[in-house]
Amino acid sequence: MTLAELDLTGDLARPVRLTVPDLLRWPQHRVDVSFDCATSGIQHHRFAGPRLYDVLVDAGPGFDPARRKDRLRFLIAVTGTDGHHAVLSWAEIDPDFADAPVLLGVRIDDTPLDAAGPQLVLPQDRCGARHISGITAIRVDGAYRCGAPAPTTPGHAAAAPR
Ligand SMILES: Nc1nc2c(c(=O)[nH]1)N[C@H]1C(S)=C(S)[C@@H](COP(=O)(O)O)O[C@H]1N2
Ligand SMILES: [Mo]
Repeated sequence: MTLAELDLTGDLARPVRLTVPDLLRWPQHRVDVSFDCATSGIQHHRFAGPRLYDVLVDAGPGFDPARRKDRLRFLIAVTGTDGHHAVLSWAEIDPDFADAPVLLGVRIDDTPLDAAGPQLVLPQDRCGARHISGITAIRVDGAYRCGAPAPTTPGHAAAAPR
């Protein structure tokens, strides 16, 4: 069996490639979730896996951990094997803010996800669409531009304020 691989990249001191067996090194949590799918209706699943927060903190996100406000600009972009893509905000999973118990599921209904890759588990979501399966990449990003004026480059005019 080939193990699926997940890349943690972005503003991280220790970017890393992880398999499902690697994800067993963190404390494991179990949760029963129900979510509604716009096409197939209500689904119930039992997931197990580490907290996304624990795994990302160990990769060393590039903020000052002592400054709560510094964390608020970070987002977490999650991509599945088929290109399905969604973002979370750092504050969504941070214990000082919304503290959502988001897991990286390594088992669904007692089926291991070693070959398929981990699945995002968001017990707080009513809709199933962010339960991204076959996660191949998670990018932590605190450096995207959000309305700040563009730095002036010689020979280029600064962007007009909007
Ligand atoms: N990789 C990936 N994950 C995905 C999706 C997808 O299209 N690709 N669909 C989402 C949607 S819309 C739902 S409702 C849940 C459950 O979908 P399923 O019944 O197809 O498993 O998975 C989510 N995870
Ligand atoms: Mo869905």
